[in-house]
Amino acid sequence: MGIVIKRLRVESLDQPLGLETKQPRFSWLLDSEEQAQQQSAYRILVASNADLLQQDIGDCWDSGEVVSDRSVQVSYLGSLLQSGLRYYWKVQVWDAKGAASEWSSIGYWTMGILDPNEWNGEWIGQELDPAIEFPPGLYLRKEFVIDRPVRQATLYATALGVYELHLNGSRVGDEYFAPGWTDYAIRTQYQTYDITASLQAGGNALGAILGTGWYAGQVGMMGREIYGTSPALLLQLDIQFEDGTNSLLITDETWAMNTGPIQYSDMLKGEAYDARKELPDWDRTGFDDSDWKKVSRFEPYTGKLVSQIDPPVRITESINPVKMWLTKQGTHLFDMGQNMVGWVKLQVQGQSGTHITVRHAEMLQDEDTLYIENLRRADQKEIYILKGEGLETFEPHFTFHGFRYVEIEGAAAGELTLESVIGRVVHSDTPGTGSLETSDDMVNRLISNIRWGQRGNYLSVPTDCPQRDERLGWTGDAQIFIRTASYNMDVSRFFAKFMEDMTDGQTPDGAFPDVAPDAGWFEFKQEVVKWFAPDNAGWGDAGVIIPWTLYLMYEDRTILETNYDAMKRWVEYLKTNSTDRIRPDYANYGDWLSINADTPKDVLATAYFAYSTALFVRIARVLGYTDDVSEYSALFEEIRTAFVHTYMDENGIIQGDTQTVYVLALYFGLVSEELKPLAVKRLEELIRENGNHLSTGFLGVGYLLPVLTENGLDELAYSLLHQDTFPSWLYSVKQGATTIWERWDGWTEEAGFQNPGMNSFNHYSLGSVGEWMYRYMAGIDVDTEQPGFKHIVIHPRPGGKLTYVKATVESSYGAISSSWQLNGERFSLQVSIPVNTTATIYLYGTNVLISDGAVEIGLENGKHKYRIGSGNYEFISQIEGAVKAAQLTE
Ligand code: RAM
Repeated sequence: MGIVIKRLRVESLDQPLGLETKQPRFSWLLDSEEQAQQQSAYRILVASNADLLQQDIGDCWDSGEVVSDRSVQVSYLGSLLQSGLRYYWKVQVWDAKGAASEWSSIGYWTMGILDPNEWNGEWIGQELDPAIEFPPGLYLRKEFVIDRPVRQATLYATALGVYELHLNGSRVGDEYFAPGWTDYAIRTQYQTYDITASLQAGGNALGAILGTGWYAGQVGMMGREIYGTSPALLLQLDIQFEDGTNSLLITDETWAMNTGPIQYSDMLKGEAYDARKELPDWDRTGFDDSDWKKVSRFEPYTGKLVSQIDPPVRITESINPVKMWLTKQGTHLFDMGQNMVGWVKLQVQGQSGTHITVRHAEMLQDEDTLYIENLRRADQKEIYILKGEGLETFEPHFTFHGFRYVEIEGAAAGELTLESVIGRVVHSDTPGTGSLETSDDMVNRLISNIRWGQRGNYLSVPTDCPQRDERLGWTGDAQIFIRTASYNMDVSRFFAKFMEDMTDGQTPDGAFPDVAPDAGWFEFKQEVVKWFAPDNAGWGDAGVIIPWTLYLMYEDRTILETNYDAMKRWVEYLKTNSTDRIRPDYANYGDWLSINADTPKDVLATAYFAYSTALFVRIARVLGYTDDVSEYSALFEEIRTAFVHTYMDENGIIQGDTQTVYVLALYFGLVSEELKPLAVKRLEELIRENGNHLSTGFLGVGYLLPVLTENGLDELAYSLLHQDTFPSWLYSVKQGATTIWERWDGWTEEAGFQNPGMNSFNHYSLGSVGEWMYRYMAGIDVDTEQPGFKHIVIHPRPGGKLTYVKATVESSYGAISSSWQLNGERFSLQVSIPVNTTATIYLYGTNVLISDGAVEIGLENGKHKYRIGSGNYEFISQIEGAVKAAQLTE
C-alpha cells in the first residue's frame, strides 16, 4: 500500500496567486494505512505548463531523487521565477522501505508583480476636502472590450484606503477590507485575482468602490487621516489571449467616478447608506455614466507594493439571533447569543426615506438598553435609508463592529422578526487547526470563548479588541496569545505579515513598537503622553517571541532568517538601555491588569530582557550563527546573574513577591537549581494564600499554569482552571461570557461594570491559558529540536475534575490527536500521529497495556516513556489515587 500524497501546498497555501518569494517552499501531506510510515526520499518537478509535467518533465526544476525525510517547507531551487507566470508542480516520494509512491496530483501557483516598474497604472480617486469628516464612498468604473479568446486574465489591485471590486455585475473575490492594514507610508499590499472565467466576449465592465479604511478613516484613539486624506485605487488587468498576444488594462484618467448610496463608511463610526441613491447596474456594460466625473490622478506611491501575505478577511460564518424583543423605547433588540465581530445583514421593508438605525453593543445596561459606554468614541452604528421597494437587504461595506446585541430603531413594531437579522462573522480567514473538548462544560465554554476571542480580534492585524476606538495591533497581547492561537488556527502567514508590520515600526535604534502597524502612534505618544515608550517590556519582546513561536509550531526557518537582524537590533537596544544588565525602572505597562499584585517594572523588564536574549541565542543556533551564539549566551548569563543578585534573596524570594515575578523567573530560566524549589514553593503559597486564585495580568497569566505543571503542581494548576470565583477564568464564564474579557473584573456582582474606558468584553490576552490546555492538559507539544511537530511530544496530564479530554491539532504533517479518559483509577489514552512523524509518549500510572508498535524507552520522573511512529495507538494504565484526587477537587 505504501504512501499516498494527499494535499499539496506552496508557502502553506493551496494554490496561491501572486507569490513574490523567489524560493517558494513546498509541503505535501502524506497518508498511509501502515503504521510507522516515513518518507525516505522525494522528487519534485516544477514546469512552466501542465502538459510538460504530465510527461514528467520539469523544465523549471527537477530536484532529482533527494534522500530526505522532509515533507514540509522544502525550498524551490530551480531556474529564476518570472513575474506574473503560472508554475505547475508535482511530487513523488519513497516510503520507509524505499517503495515509490504514485506521482501526486498537479498543483500550481502564480508569481506576483516582482518589479515595481511593471506597475503601469496610475493612482486614481477623488481629491477630498479634509474638512469633510466622513466622506461618501466612491464608485469608479471602466468598460472594455474582449475581441479574442482569452487564455488567462489576472487582475492585480490595491488601494490607499479599502476597496471592493466588481466585474460584470458581480463582486470579484470574497475578501473584505482589501488591501489590509499596513503602515501605508512604508508598505501596501496588493491582491491578485484570477478573473479568466468571469470575462465575457464583447463588452465588459470593471468597477470599484473605494472607502477611507485605515488609511484616511478613524483609527484607534488617534482620530482620522492617519496616513492620508484621499483614498486612491491602483489596478492592473493583465489579459493573455489564446493567440499569444496580450493586453493591459490599467487605472488612468479614462475611468469615471461618482458617489452613490454610501454616505460614509468608517471603521469605527459605522456606515450610512441611502438606498434611494443606489446606482443599479453601475458594474455592468451599457450603464449610462455620462454624468459621472473624470477621476483625479494622484502622485505615484513612494512606499513598497507587496503581494498580500496574510489570509484574506472573509465572512466565515453566518449566525442567527437567539432572541428578539421590543423595548420600552419602541426599538427591536436582538441577542445574537454570541459576542461576535463583523456586522449584520438586515432585511427590512417600509416607506421610502425611512431611517433605520442599527446599533451594536457587547453587553446590556439593563434589559432594554445597550451598554455602550465601553465603546468610547466608536459609534458602531449603521443608518440605512429605505428606498421603499418591498423587502430590502443591506450589509455595510467598510466597517465592522464588536457586539452581541443589536438594537434596531425606525422599524414599526412587529415589522421585524428573528429572521430580519443575520450575524456575519468576519475575520482574517486563518484555517482552523485545533479542537479541544473536555468532560467539563464550563471549561468547554472557556475553550469556545478563547476561540471566539481569536476570531474576533485577528482582523488583518492581531487587534487588542474589536469594539471601542482602539482595535490596534498591540504587540504584547499578540505575543502572549500566539502559542494558543497557533494551536487553534494556522496563523503562520498572518504573523509573517505582522512581523513585517513590527519591523516597519522598529525605531532606528532598534526598539520594537507597542503597536503595529504604526498608526501615528509614536508621534501621538511623543506629543501627548511622553511616558509611552516604544520599547515596553513584554510588548517589544514580541519581535523575538513571535518568530520563535512560528518556528516551533510550523518549522518556519525563513521567518527567523528574515527577521534575524531586526531581532538582534532589539537585543542590542535592550543592552544599550540597561545598566549593569538591569533594565531601569521606567514607566511601562508592567503586568497589565493584574489584580492587586503590581509586579515591579524593572524586575519584569529585566526578566524579559533575559528572555529575548535567550530566545535570540536559540535562534542564532538554529541558523548556525555560532559567533552570535557565544556572544549572546554570555550576555544571557550576565543578565541572569544580575537578576538573581539584584532581585532574589537566599530564601528564593523575588522582589515584588507577586505570582507573576515567580512565574516569569521560572519560565524564563532565571532561577538557579538550588533556589528553584524555594521559588516554586513561594509561588504555590501565594496562590494558596489567595484562596487558590490567580492575581496575574496579561504577562503573567500566559505562563502561570505551564510553570505550575512543569514544577509538579498539576493539581494546583487544575484548581486555578476550575476556579469560578473572582478572579478566575471561569468567573466570566459563570457570568455568561461568550468571549474572553479584557479585565478579570469587567463586571462583578459587587461593582457592576468596571472602568468603562478600559472594559472590553472581547480581548483575548487573558485567554492565553489555551496554550496550557493543548500542551499540558491534552499534552500535545512540539519538540524544540525537531519543531513543527516533526517529532511530537504527547504528555497528557490527567487531573482536576476532568474525566476526559479530546484534542486534535492539524499540523503541517497532518492531524495529531490525543484523547484520554479517567475511569476510576483506569487511565486510557488514544493517540494518533501523522505519517512522516514520530512521537514520544509520557504515561502516568502502572500496569501499563500498550498497542503493538509502541516501544518503551525508559522512565522519566516516574512516567513511562514510549516511542511510536505514525498511526493509531492506545495505552492503558492504572493511576493509583486518581479517584481520590478527582473527588477532592469536587
Ligand atoms: C490597552 C490595550 C491593550 C494593552 C495596552 C497596554 O489600551 O487594550 O490590550 O496591550 O493597553
